[in-house]
Amino acid sequence: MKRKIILSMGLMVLLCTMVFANGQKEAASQGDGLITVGYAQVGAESDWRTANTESFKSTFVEANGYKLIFDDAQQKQENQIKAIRNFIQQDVDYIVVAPVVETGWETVLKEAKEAGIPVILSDRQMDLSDDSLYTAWVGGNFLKEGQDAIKWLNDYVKKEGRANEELNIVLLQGTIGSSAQVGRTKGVTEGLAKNPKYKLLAKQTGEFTQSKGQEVMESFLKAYPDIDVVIAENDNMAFGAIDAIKAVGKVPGEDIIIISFDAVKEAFNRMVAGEINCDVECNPLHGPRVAEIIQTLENGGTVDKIMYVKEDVFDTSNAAAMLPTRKY
Ligand code: GZL
Repeated sequence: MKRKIILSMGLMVLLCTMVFANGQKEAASQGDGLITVGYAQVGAESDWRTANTESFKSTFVEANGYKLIFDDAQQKQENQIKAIRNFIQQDVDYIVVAPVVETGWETVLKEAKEAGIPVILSDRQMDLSDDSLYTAWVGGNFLKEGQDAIKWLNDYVKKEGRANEELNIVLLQGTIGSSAQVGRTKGVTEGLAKNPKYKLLAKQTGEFTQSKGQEVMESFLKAYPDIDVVIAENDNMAFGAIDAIKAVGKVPGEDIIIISFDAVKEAFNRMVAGEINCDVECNPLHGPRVAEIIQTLENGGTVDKIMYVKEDVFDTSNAAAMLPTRKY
């Protein structure tokens, strides 16, 4: 008898819990008229990332009709996947992801699709067999960025009268498998291979961070005494490389040409100081662009699957004039 009473009480508790949880879910999904956006951010590894995060946090505010749930994955894919599942549990209206790497997303995106939650990709891309798993992507054209870097180098060596000189080059790569690294490395290495005077001595990831970039550059300088060019796949690794170059008594921008990517404000300061020779822009201000996509969808419109942002190439010839106009 006692077991039966306990059993029916247990059932009662279970029933109440289910009703409460369901009520909670509905409350979360209805909210107070705000569009709830879950943003699974890569991390806080670079100045670019900080500007990208700030762009989302300043766009998706209550005054604009949004509630933002922000997650910093500390550059770990498993944390991003956990965040996406958490957003699904909270029944957000939209999920935005800046995927740390291109692969390993199919399962969790299928869960978002089953939950009827649109996924928008910002910044980096995902390699998916079914592109219905995401609604739209907005970001930089990483392959073109890499190609533009080598186009600048080709023009530079001609201008400097060094076109017949063999140049020893090292490449500091971003996070291996991220679309920024994949595209930039492809554009750079294919461009270098077209000129027999360019010798790519080594390439290694500096994880898009300043400390790792400095560490890898220190090892390059020990292994290769005559480096002529460093190509860093983001500014923070370029800053680290500059510190390593100075530590061995060489002059960055003069003894060793430095080409970088992102073109954040501090990189403009370094170009004005002559420490970085060229910087290929990768605009991080995706918050307003993603908001535009959401508003179009909310109004029943359709959006382009792929949206590249406008990007320029800067160098020591135009950095000082452009610095006051820079927004990040
Ligand atoms: C590029 C972005 C890269 C930046 C780095 O869109 O994914 O990640 O180039 C950042 O600075 O860490």
